[in-house]
Amino acid sequence: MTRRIGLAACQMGPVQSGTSRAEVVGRLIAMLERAAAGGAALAVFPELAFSTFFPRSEIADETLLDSFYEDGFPNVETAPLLYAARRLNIGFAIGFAELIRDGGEARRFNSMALVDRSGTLRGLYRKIHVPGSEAPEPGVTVHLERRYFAPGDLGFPVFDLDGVRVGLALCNDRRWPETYRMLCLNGAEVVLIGYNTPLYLDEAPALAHLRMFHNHLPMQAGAYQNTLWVAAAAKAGLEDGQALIGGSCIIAPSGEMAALAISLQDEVIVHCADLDLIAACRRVNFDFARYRRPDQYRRIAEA
Ligand code: CDV
Repeated sequence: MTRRIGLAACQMGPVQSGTSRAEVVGRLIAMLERAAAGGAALAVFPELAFSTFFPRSEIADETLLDSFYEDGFPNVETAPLLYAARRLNIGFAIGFAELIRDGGEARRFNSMALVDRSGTLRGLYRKIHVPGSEAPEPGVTVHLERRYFAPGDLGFPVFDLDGVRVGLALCNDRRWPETYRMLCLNGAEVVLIGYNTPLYLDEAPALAHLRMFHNHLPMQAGAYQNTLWVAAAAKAGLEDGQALIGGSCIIAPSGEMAALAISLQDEVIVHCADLDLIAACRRVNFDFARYRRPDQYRRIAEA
């Protein structure tokens, strides 16, 4: 019998500064309902889904900064999303700003939580490839993730969800081949990705027309070269004055686009993913056990 899983990518339109968590969670639950009604068993939401993409601003006020983080997940404000998952019998992954208070010390990560169909938190991923800078740089679009987040310290974990092996990644991670290869080597069959990507970067006007191409290219290549299903959800549209690309998608292990968002708003796309396609693609080109040569990859060729 064919192994299948219904995947949903829940793209979000903008979340402007000052929007309450209750309003955002309401939007997320409405999308989870649409995903479940469309047959999905597993959904993905964007990176930093509960707020505006705050690393685009320099925030000096510590109290204001803390307001963007979740002091524990789930908490009182975000728990209704997990209750909805249980009611709808659908799992999900969601990006959030994680604040951990260890005694007097605060640790901050750009994180993603994975919740199963019973509404139980199954694990966390913390973004490894943290882009941007610690302070604004002349001529460069302000992107202060390296000020607000430490690099992830949990590796690339893979979780078993009802017999399907699921890995997580966040935004800039999707541009790095290591992300997919490590998740593949760790046994992932499905990779869920959340992202916030500006449409325009001051430092690279010559590449402006390639933003969507460079969004999809590494995800399609990562899916193909590692025989994975990829579901990726964007935060899209004009958010606090910055245009974010959409292009949320579900990609097959063949590298083909199986579903693609067509708006810059809250939008749910669903695809019934054939997990047996992984083995078919592996047989054709990527039988790792048979053809991969890790013993040779670090050898320096003699002149
Ligand atoms: N949130 C991100 O990780 N954004 C990065 C860039 C724009 C800094 C990205 O790769 O989309």
